[in-house]
Amino acid sequence: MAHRWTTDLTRADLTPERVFLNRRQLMAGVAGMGLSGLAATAAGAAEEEALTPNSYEDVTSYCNFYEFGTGKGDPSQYAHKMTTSPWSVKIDGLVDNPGDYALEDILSEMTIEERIYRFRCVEAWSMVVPWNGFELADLLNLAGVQAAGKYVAFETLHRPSEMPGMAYRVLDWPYREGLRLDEAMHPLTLMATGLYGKPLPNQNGAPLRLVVPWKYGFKSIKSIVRITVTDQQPPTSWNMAGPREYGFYSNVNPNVNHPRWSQASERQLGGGLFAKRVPTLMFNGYEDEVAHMYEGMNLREFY
Ligand SMILES: Nc1nc2c(c(=O)[nH]1)N[C@H]1C(S)=C(S)[C@@H](COP(=O)(O)O)O[C@H]1N2
Ligand SMILES: [Mo]
Repeated sequence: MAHRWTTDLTRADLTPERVFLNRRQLMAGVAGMGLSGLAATAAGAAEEEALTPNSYEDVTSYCNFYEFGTGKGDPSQYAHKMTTSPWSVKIDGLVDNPGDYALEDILSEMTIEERIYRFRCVEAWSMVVPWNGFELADLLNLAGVQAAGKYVAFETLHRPSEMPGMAYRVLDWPYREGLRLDEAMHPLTLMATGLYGKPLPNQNGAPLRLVVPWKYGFKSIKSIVRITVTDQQPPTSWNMAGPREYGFYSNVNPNVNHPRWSQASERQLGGGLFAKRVPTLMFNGYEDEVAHMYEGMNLREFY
């Protein structure tokens, strides 16, 4: 399929050096937040040291996938129980071509590329992950979004027999997420099908998961079975569970704290106990690419 968006982001551009170690953003962040000398030193050190992707081991063993339990090790222990083939995605709502799309039919239409993205969890840790996938926009264009479409809603597989964590009502199942249409169509928004050039492990959301690099990790819904284009802001699992703590937008924003902890800095996972704490960047370092979508919005109100 012809590519809707010709990116000027090459693989070299997507290495963390450019995206995350932008001196202007780091220094503006440090000054703006009035961080201590310690944080300033951390920023300086981070600037000199190129960030490299986390190991395959880190990315696939320290996971959040509550359908398999709330512990970071639960998904890698239990997610093998999930059947991921055959897989289809129901695309419905305000689209010209609604229906059940077999995954192999989707993949035959898509251009799979590698994107190295920084990933920031609301729990204030981060990783750098080399994803493989295609742009969500390409899939939405295949389905044909109608003019009335304003939002995109996503749902995860609902299969308690293969997902032991679903016995606990920690979230309102199925796991649900949503994006505004312009966010969904943004060229950085990826449907990941793999990582490190290998098929996506079940614990990371096989066979198809969302990755929105400027938003907190929980927006990146896993094992997607349904995509619905709507004209209403859709409900999301974390917002339903804790509306004060998790807003619809969930943009990485060092200036708006989670009610129970700061979002001004993060621990870069990897290197065992010696995870580095560095200042968090606005929109997770993707400010140049995405800030325009939120111009004029009060980001404390729309958190
Ligand atoms: N279906 C589903 N998707 C999910 C979650 C979940 O519990 N269930 N957790 C989210 C959270 S909180 C994070 S931080 C990321 C973690 O992705 P990773 O385990 O691949 O790093 O997945 C997100 N997607
Ligand atoms: Mo998260």
